[in-house]
Amino acid sequence: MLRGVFCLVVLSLVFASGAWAGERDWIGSVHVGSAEILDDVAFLDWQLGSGLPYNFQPPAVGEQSLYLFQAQLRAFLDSERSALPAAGLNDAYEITLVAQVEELFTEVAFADVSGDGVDDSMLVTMRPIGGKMYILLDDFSNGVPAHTASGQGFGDGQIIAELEIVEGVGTFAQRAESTDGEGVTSMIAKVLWYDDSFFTAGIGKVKRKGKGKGKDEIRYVRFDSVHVAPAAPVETTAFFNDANGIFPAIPVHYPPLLQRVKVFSQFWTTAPVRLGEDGD
Ligand SMILES: [Ca+2]
Ligand SMILES: [Ca+2]
Repeated sequence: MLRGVFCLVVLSLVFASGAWAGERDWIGSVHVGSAEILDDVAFLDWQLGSGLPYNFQPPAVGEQSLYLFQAQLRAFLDSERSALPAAGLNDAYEITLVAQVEELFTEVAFADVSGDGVDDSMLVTMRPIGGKMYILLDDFSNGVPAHTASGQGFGDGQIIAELEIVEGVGTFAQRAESTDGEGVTSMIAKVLWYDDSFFTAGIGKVKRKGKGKGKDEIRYVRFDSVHVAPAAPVETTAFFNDANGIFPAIPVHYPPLLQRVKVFSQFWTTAPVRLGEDGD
């Protein structure tokens, strides 16, 4: 029965995030090492990752929470969302994503999903309002392979993109007297820096449209994610558990709150039109 409410929530989010549609997508090439070049990359498809509302309190409107996330890349996708063949990915090298997202609770509502007159679910709506994300390339020369159970190897390697979260909308429907639930989030991050020897325009569609060189720069990244608790099969005991990682390590004290998170990301060459405005 929760699914009905969840579908409504998803629909409202799709509608809300539709305000961000029509931005100019970045479609370009990625370079891994000196020899490999992959063209027409439009989306990044991340493996099922671990997520955690870290300093979680019973959500109240106006309160903030910190959300932790780590995952490794599953595939580079073209504009048709087909996986591109990437020799050596998750073998000779890996791409990882680590994030600390600041979220503001904007709505907390209770719902009688089962229809028996007793509220049985809590619907929480939140806005990502800040925080940092990093995309890292690790050829294992100074990092280790990502390992979900221990949380090691996600925050090491070489930074290829540094992002600041600026806008978004998310919701989570949690069953009463349970930590089970599911939700979705759409989020925009501003690119503070990226490695232009890894991501290059000029071979993909951006160049073929004949636009100016500066307009081929990656300026924003959109992330769309689905969150489900419990977290199996991506339970972890720590986030950013790296010897020389980008974030300090954070042990997990709240296993029931862990979530499994599926993320897709897309690069933009322009700012979102409605940046800073309400997404709903
Ligand atoms: Ca009920
Ligand atoms: Ca690594």
